Amino acid sequence: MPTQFPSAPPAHACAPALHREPLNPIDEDQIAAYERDGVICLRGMFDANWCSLLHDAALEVMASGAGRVREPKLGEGAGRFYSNVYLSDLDERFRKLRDESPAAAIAAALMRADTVRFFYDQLFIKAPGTAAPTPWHNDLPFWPFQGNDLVSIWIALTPVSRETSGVQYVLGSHRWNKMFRAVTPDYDPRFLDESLELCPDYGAGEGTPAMQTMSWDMQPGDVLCHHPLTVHGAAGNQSATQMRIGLSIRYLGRDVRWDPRPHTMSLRHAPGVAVGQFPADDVALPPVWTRERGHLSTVA
Ligand SMILES: O=C(O)CCC(=O)C(=O)O
Repeated sequence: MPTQFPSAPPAHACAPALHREPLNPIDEDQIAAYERDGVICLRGMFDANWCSLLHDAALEVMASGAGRVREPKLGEGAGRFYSNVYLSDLDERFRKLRDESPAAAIAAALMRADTVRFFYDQLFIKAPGTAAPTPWHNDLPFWPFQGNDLVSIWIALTPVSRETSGVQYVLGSHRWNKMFRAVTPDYDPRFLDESLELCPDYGAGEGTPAMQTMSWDMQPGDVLCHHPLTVHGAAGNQSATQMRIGLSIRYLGRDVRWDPRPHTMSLRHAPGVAVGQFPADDVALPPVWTRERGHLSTVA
């Protein structure tokens, strides 16, 4: 089924105009909800030009086979669950997202940050009929950092619902301050830290019964923003026709400390700072936005 995008302002040049600020302002109630729940769905933050640009880039990068691709091996006819990171190293359209899009200002608002640094971007595509789930997890155990000021902005590039593998969250779970064992979609053993507890499968009813899980029906251009300790996961894509594309872009703010533990992901450049320091390395984690200047249009 072709993806329908929300209406965009008219473009006057050949290249479509791309807005740099969120289409809707983020208010104090939304920031407070993010702080309370560890996740928020913000509606209509990217217009149709952005969605169409990124949607096409996502499908092209998947077809190219380039990058740090991760895919569980699924049987014939069982669909495809594709994930890839550091897309902004592969394609100018993802660099635009990193450096010139509303994403950094959204991150700044939610973290109440004056400066926002780019951490990495990650694509999650589930083909129609893909049974493979996104295992329940929280993100900080994957990452060589400590701190609260890390936010992921998951941009819907197709319509999303529970049926098409909408991401589900345990509201408030970031306040448990708990690190669950990192599990990648392809169950890469390098991430499996046996000293950490396995995350319950909340989708299968595990965990404390009173836990409230939440997911949102989304349209392209809506975003989910989550805290690094918020527990989340997703079922497979049960639609026979609708592809599900989510693009996460992750930023960091103030209180982050460099903490490269054995089972964490490797960055494309390790920050040149001592363990326990703020990772103020402009190549590894380029500053992309400040409250004073707006976008810095850094190219790492
Ligand atoms: O899209 C998905 O299935 C997973 C997304 C996710 O885990 C993330 O963005 O951190």
